[in-house]
Amino acid sequence: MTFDIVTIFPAMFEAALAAGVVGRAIDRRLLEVVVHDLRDFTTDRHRSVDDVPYGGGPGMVMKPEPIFKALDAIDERRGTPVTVLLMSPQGKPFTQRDAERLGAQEHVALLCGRYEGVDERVRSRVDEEVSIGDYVLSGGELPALVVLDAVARHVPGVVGDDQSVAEDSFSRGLLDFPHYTRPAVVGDLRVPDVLLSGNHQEIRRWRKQQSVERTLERRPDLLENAALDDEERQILNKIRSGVRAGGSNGRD
Ligand code: 4FV
Repeated sequence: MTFDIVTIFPAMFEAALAAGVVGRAIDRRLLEVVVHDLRDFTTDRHRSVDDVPYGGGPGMVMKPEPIFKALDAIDERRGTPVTVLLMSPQGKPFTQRDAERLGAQEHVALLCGRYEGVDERVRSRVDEEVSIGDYVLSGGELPALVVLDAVARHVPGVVGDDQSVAEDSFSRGLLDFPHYTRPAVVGDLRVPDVLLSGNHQEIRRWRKQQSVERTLERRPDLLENAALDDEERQILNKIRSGVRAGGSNGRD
């Protein structure tokens, strides 16, 4: 999968693209990420990428032409991206489902805004506008890295064990179950017995119970479109009908 990123701060991407799962995927050529400095597509000697807003008001607005030239160059040099994404608070909330969908595409471009945002005419070259959350950042670079990381995990082979991607939270609309590792006891904090039992049937059921309980407690909104299997549906109905399903949940 190929990513093209347009930004006025290309250096912000170096470390993140050299680390962990994404860094390894780039080394293994599973991912190709090209970061374009928007100033390379300016024509004035001040390499201006922003200007004052028509109609007045505070702050500056990103000029359309450098962005158009950057997108033209990407089209010419690397082929037209399947999807051009603009990161902005006005965008649709980015979800796991978007990550899965974009992860199946060959080529995505990510436009990173700065200042008050981009000139509205830039949206004539944008396929999707996404937001990573209802808060205002100083730039679209961090959102672009969030999207790149979430999407890259769905590129086959990027995450060692595809199973863990499939079981990722939100894949089916449920929050993840609690994770524990050695040692079994830290001070008076113990790992739940069921996880030490070796009884995989019981462990699998306990984890489902935990995911459903946590989701109901912390993100009941997710349950509306969660793809629960019969066992999870049964657990949810039991909880909702006030009767805890089968034995202690290891948190008492
Ligand atoms: C943002 C978000 C975000 C707004 C003005 C960049 C900043 C500046 N992008 N999700 N939340 N962008 O705050 O995606 O141009």
